[in-house]
Amino acid sequence: KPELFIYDLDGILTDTAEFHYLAWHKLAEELGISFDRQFNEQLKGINRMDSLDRILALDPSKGQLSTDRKLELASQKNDYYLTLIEEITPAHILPGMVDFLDANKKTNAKIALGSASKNAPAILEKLGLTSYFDYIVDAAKVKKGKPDPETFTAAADALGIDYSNCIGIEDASAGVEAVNRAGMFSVGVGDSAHLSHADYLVEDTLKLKFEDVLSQFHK
Ligand code: B16
Ligand code: MG
Repeated sequence: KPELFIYDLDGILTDTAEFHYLAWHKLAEELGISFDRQFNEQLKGINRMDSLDRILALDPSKGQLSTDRKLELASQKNDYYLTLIEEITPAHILPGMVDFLDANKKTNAKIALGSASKNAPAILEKLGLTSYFDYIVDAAKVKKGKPDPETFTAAADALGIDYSNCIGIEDASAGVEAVNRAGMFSVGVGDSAHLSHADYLVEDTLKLKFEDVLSQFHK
């Protein structure tokens, strides 16, 4: 039986990807760099500074920016993002996820959040989901972001649970890779084109059923 479920935030509990996209898009536009939704797929699950590096790499003619300038740009993007997420309410929880969390809560398995977002605690509050969680990984303390396994192993370590008894639920390719590299069971939510490396894959959160995940765990 699994002892810990580690949930990703963006793409699993709520869809903040669109807000991240709009905020990065505005920043990139000001820099004269254009990118589209297709490229945005590569930013999913990737932390703020790594996302900025990927966007800047789209236009090598801009040259190398100083660390200070990059921090300034990242903070500018975050200001745009914070304005956009002000309107988040419990109505923004992805379909089926309250049922899933309720089912998880009825078992002895613990519940953790493994998000790359430094804004994750504030978003959980706005969604009204904070009380479900036994542990929230502090994205600011994670040295290596997804696809490195650290985000997931940090949650298991904090709760003293063997990695092989953990399940990680992810919508991003980098996230599923991180769960797999942690030696945990990976549940992917999304397209098989991006997530074929997941141990168990469903199309969307509505198709994600707690009983199904339990029966697939290390089958
Ligand atoms: P912040 P997740 C990730 O959340 C997003 O998918 C990614 O697009 C974002 O850049 C990252 O959080 C960092 O977010 O700028 O708010 O610290 O999918 O790991 O829950
Ligand atoms: Mg995600």
